[in-house]
Amino acid sequence: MERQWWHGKVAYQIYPKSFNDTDGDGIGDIRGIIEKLDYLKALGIDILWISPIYKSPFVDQGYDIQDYYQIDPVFGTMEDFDELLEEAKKRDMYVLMDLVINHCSDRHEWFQKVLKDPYGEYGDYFYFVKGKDGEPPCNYRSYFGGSVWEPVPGTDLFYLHMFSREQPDLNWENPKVREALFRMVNWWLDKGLSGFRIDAIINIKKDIRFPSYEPDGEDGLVRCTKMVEETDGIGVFLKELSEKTFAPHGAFTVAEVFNIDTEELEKFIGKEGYFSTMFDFSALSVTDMERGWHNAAPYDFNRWRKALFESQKAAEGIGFLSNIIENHDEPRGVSTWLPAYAQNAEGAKLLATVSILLRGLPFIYQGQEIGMSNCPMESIEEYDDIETKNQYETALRAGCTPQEALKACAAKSRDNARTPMQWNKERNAGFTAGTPWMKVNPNYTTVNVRDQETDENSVLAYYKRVIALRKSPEYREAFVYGSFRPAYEEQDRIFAFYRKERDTEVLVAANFAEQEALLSPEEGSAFAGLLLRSSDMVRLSAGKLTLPSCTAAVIIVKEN
Ligand code: ISL
Repeated sequence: MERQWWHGKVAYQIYPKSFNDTDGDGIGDIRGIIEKLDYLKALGIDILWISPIYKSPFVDQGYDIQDYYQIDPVFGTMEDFDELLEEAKKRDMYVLMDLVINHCSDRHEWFQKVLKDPYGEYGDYFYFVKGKDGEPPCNYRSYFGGSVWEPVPGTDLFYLHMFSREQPDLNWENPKVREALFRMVNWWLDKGLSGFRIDAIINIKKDIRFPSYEPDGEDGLVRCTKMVEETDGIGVFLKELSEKTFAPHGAFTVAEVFNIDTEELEKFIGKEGYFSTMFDFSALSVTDMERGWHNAAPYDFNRWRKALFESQKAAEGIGFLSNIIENHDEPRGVSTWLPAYAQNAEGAKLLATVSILLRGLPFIYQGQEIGMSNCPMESIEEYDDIETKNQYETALRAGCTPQEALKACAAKSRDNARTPMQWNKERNAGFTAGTPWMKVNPNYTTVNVRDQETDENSVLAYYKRVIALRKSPEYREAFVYGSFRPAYEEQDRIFAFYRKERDTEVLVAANFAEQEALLSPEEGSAFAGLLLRSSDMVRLSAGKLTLPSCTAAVIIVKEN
């Protein structure tokens, strides 16, 4: 595989609204990010993905962009942003913006213009389609619930929105739209940006006949992803996007892509792929909930492990996936991927071990490195997220009691990951001197950066050790380029795998079970030493590895 500068790096997602507030308005800002660059550097981070900071009405937390060329004043100014780029560069760090080009905000000037004159110059910047006898053109359900079609006042037209009605989809069939978007992408790259995380990109190709499908719910609608899956031809758009923007700049890109077949991986992240890498979302299939959050499948370790192992194998020899435990669209990993007895600091270390050492590019989501967990909320009013509110209503409509609906949100809400970063145990967890825009998780007095920085047994200290091991001159090759092979799959709740490059082989093993595990080497090989352990209760003796409940280790493996 041709080597790229980013292969051995570690990335970190910043959700700027909740990261660090320096001006006391209760909302994080760009200066707050600059202030924490040294903290991130010390953790071992190289690449920063910053969730949207463009001018926005924040109906969907900035994923509704009003002006692609402006920084929203709540986050600061373009000068602040340029300073961030400079400060990052001084530290050999790379900055990625979030690229949201499937849709924009209904406040974007293009949409404002088309509303005034649906058949005018901007008429085909969006999907404006005639209804059928006053009814929407077809029966797709938007990601956030309800029809994807919204009537255009004073006309017989409807416009398409895969997400909220305030996020109209841009018409990629129109070359003028594509050229305008490409110009914008190049403008940012020319500024010195290293690349982008690319939002919801799999949705840009539509079947413009907009056929209805068999409904899959009582609302008579069908999930809009059905159309996405049934529609070919996205490759033409993605290739053009890459050739006219990313490729000439040598930009790094990580795409948010759901639901592609393994056969297509090569086209997406292979040698000539549309993107550098894409997130491995396979684990999310384990918690799938087609009919809503109230229907979520219970935690199942074996399905989770199997999903991750399968994507590891699928990507080998093709490219690198990006590994995540959580992001701003998911509840916290500690509260999702761990059994009840492991939802604590020791459990967080298990997730750190596997996620950082699997093959692929690790992305850490802010707060993950200190083991932040889901935030208890007293009522639906405490939530801000548009999807959470919709899901609450869906649960009620499906017959849940308000308590049950709230319970579903407590487990699944995206706001679990959007509570302010917990820097210390002072007021508002040190996030802001003002009133935080979103509730601070009450556990900040025990889960916070400052305490963990001085505790060598903390989750944070452990993350630093795992990252340092991944990057160590001796084992870097094995962790970055080494092969992946599952181990001890027959053992209950053991997540273990080998990484091997030439003569260097290591075993990564994490015990998610409530019982101690004793692991013996495979025939023909021996455990030759401990490289890392999450607890001093882990022992390597008489050639065998003892892993007490909720502990992990990395072992050197030698042939006999
Ligand atoms: O969040 C989801 C499930 O909890 C997904 O359906 C999500 O909406 C989808 O992955 C697309 O996400 C991205 O685009 C959305 C935005 O709300 C998300 O925050 C973003 O990550 C619309 O821009």
